[in-house]
Amino acid sequence: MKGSQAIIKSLTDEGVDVVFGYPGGVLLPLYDVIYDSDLKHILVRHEQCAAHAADGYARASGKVGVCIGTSGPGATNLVTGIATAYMDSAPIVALAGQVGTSLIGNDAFQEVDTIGITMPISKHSYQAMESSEIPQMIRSSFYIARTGRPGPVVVDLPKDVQEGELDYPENITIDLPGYKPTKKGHPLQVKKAAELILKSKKPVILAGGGVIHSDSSEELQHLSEMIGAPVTTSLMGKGCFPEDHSLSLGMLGMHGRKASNMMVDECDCLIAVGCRFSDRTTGDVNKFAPNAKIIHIDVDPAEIGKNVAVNVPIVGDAKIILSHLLRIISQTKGINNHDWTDYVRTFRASCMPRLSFDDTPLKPQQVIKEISEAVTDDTIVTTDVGQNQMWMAHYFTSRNPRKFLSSGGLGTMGFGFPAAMGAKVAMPDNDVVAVCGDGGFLMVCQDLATVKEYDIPVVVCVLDNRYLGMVAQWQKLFYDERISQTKLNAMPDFVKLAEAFGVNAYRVERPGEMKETLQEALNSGEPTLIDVMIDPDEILPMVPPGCGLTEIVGEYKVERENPDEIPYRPSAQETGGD
Ligand SMILES: Cc1ncc(C[n+]2csc(CCOP(=O)(O)OP(=O)(O)O)c2C)c(N)n1
Repeated sequence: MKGSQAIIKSLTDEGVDVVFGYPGGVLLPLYDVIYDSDLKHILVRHEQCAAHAADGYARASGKVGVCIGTSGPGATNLVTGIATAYMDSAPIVALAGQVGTSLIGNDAFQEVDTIGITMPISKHSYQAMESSEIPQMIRSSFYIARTGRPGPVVVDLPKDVQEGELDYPENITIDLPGYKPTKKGHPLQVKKAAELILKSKKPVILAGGGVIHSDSSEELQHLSEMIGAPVTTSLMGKGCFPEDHSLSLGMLGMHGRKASNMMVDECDCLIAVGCRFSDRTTGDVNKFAPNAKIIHIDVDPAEIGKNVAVNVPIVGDAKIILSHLLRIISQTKGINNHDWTDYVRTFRASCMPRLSFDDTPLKPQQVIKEISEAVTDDTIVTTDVGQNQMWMAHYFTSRNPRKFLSSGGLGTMGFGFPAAMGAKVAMPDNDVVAVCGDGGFLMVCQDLATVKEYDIPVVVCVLDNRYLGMVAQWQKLFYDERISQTKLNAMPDFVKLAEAFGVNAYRVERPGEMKETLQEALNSGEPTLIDVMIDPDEILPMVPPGCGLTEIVGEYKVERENPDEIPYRPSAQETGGD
């Protein structure tokens, strides 16, 4: 068969049934095979959206997402999406067209060094120089993308390699010397960690995206309840522990919940699971968790000691290591940390953020409260980047893994909408809502055509403040309110814009309208845009860059005076369960 046919067969053999792509000259052989293959191809309107959609597909489903772009500008347009997936450990395979092998290095038309460009932002990049390499290369790409610490893999496919003939092998075995991800944690390290935990009087768990990738939410919750450790998460970990659980503290860090920041400062043992101690999570590392011994569980050995010095590192799969820890701890007489958990709950109740506001223009807190009321536990929510993202991270209650998707590491404006598109394609039975800023949505709005054409019923909520809000916030707080180039003066009417693409659209301006409108949009089963006019002056409390986690700027308003009114689910510990 031809190389192009081998690409499609390899994808199909990996269980791929949908790809997000955009064709070009060097991809003609591949697209000619796509013409009558069973593989569903979604023609995006910009390659960046293909990569983000593949990423959203992967994050929502746990499967590998696939995107395709042509050589040169197609490949460079994929780059932002590849880097986004790399920073957040999302498993995607990016197939890039390349000029013919005889032209490589000649500055041929639409030639770029895709391997050189993507090497530092991908888990691995392959270039096929012979058609016969394709089956093995694509099989290995999927294996690398989804195993160990997941991440993007790039496969560069010159035109003549797609055209050449090969004999497709009967059996393909994976043989990657030098790539053997560790699964089981070292038993002595696990024992040391258990001893530290058993000695601790004030433990806190910090859960990151690794908990979601390793599917270890259940084990994490079990550990938290067993040892009375409240759980805070990084942005990437949001949803891995139910945020309405009585031991949940919410997100940690620059825009984190006060209770999280203060309890990490106070704890005597921090159990960090699948998190990389990003600067947005830790603040000034010299002031981070100053009273704690730190246990760090991570599948990637390169993360150990990278940002924060730890006492007990354990390299391996979080699910396996947490199960091991649980086994050891359950064989002891256990721990009674009731004083600590009571203290934490009382503290948390004293600084719950206020969500209800009657104001017009709308306060983002009120909008997010109404979004929370309109969605269910199965709804997948994506965010863009900026204030919209941090408002959602701070105020939205997430209860399940793979339901809150956001660009954490790269902070890519333009991620939210195409990621939602990919998530909906992966999980058609789940409602999918994208919460974006007006600046970020405008960067990718052309893909309204894609959701319309393929009938992908996502709901995009544009939090419209006519500012590049997050940058303006920093200018207000740290640059004497000198609003330099962050006011968006000429913006489209988003309702008309959506309608021009044939997409239903609404405008929301007053309290109470958001919930009803979002429910209506979700019930319609059609792609919809909701333009939400919000107060441009609202500022989220934050830890200024370079400060410790307790040095919070901005006001936390108390939602309820009486902690008993807080609608938290009692933990199993409180109800006597396990
Ligand atoms: C591609 C890209 N360019 C620039 C930035 C820097 N940046 C971070 S937040 C932000 C403002 C985002 O504005 P908007 O999308 O309107 O969202 P808001 O903050 O108002 O919610 C900018 C420019 C970025 N993160 N990504």
